Amino acid sequence: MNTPKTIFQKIADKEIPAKLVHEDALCVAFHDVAPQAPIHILIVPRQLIVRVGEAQASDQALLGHLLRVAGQVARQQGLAKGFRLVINHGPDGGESVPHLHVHLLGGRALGWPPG
Ligand code: DGP
Repeated sequence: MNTPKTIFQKIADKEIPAKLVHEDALCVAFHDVAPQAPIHILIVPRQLIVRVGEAQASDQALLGHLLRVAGQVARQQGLAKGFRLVINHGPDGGESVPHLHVHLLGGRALGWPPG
């Protein structure tokens, strides 16, 4: 039986609309539907990795690609004053979608420590 697609796989396959800002053979990036900062973009691999702590050695290049794309998108979005990348893992980490994604947050000064 085929595993049902995650919501992010449906966005990557254009079955669900999203405001895409980047796409390539390995990942897509689009605006978060519930932004927590003036700029809040998700960078998502097309291939399903459920969460970062479950990534395999074979995912290493893809994980690096996501970070490089996040930096490119931050530049493209004009976040010269800074930005933050976040990956939530599990309930205590605040994960709500079980398909690994990098949050790119910027456009205001972000507090530290995070909540
Ligand atoms: P996390 O809590 O780290 O798993 O983040 C999931 C994020 O995904 C959350 O900030 C809201 C966002 N999100 C959930 N569903 C959709 C959707 O259908 N479209 C878009 N653009 N974002 C979504």
